[in-house]
Amino acid sequence: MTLDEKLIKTVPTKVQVEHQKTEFYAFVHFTVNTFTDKEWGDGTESPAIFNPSNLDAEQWAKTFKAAGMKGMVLTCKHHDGFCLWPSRFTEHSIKNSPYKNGKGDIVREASDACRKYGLKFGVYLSPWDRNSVYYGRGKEYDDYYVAQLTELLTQYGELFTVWFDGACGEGPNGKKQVYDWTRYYSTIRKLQPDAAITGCGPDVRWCGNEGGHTRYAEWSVVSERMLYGLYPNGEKLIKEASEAGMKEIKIDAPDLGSRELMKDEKSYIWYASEYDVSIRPGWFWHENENEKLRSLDNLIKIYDNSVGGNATLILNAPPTPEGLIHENDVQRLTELGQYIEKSFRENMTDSAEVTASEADEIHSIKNVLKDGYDAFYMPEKGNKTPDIIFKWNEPVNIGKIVLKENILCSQRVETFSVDIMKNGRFEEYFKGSVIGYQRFISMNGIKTDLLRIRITDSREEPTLAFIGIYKNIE
Ligand code: FUL
Repeated sequence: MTLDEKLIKTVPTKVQVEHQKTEFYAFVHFTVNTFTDKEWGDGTESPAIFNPSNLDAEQWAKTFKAAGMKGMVLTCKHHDGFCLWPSRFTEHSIKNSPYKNGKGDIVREASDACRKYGLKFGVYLSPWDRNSVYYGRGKEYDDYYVAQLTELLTQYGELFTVWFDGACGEGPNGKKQVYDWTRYYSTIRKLQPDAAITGCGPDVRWCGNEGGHTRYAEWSVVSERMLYGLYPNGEKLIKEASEAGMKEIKIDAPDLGSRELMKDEKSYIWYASEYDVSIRPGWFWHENENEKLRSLDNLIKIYDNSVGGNATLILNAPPTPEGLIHENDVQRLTELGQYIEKSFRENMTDSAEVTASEADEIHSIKNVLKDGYDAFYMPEKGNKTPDIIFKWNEPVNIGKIVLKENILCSQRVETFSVDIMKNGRFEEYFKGSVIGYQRFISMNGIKTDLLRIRITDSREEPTLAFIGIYKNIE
């Protein structure tokens, strides 16, 4: 079997596909830190300081909806150990705070608001707990952690993700905990089989930085070695690889999936990337960061290069001590949402005549006009470099192009180009690397009546599930 044949055998699970389709969602960092002006609490904070005066989770949900997001992940417990729900297993929670006289449950408020506004809901439960007396005591802590996880997995309806932070510092007794990931993962699989285990988990890969620095080519098919440390056989894999003289693969390396890199690997996994970014310098709200938000241009760049670069994006917007998303954040997120809405408002492929390199009837090029994996384009056997041409009666003004592979058949496209007709000749306008789940191409309002997409290299025959060519709307 050739390398390409081996690579394209790697496909996503149903959970991974659903997660990728969520594309863009919010991170909400909220805990005692919001009241102490810190990024990390040390676990000694009194629950008495936690008292949001005007909390409105529906305001969060409305804001995220307006931003074009499809979900929200709440820090139900951060490293300080304070729980935003009345956990039965600790006193360090909202039940001992003045908020709603100890009767509040912010996980409930957030999950209800998500359902009301059509957003998916997910949880973050920090394994590092600087408050718990069990932390660092092995199984005793794992029992405590799994008990809390179970509360979150069973009391708040369907979760689309459980977001794991790998941070592992010292607890109150000065000891570190060795997390029993296998047990945490199996608890999730049992209680929420449709939830993707993200970050420090086997379903979705942490991109390797928190600054929105995206890759030139983001591959979802990577070496199984990327799971080092996450699985019981991680140790075994590390040992085998080092005995074979193989170099370590770093999670933040610019290339994680090229053929060059994959050719020496033994086994492959589907492990798509997620970018976690905060709209502010910190993850939690700080008064002195109200004027330090990321610019709209910067957010657009990150959005286009992650959601439109074969990854997902979780963008953090932290509530204030009042319990609201700050007006500056609301405004920036709304502007971003308007940009997204405008970018994909009018697909012009309907009014074009489309032709392509030959394919059998089932895999006709017509299939790319409708989004979805049920029907897709694939050229005839042996053709790894098909052309696709769109022709309009009159020149059209193009903002963005969207390309999607049928990832149920793996990620195949290595490189592609977009050409436009100029003075009777096709000229290359854009040269790109991978496509994967989704690739955006900015065409900056160029006018043409003839556009050609050329797949220039692919792992076996490429597949295309969707092509959208959107009108430039100023
Ligand atoms: C990190 C944490 O230490 C930060 O506080 C934040 O939660 C970020 C998303 O992950 O590991």
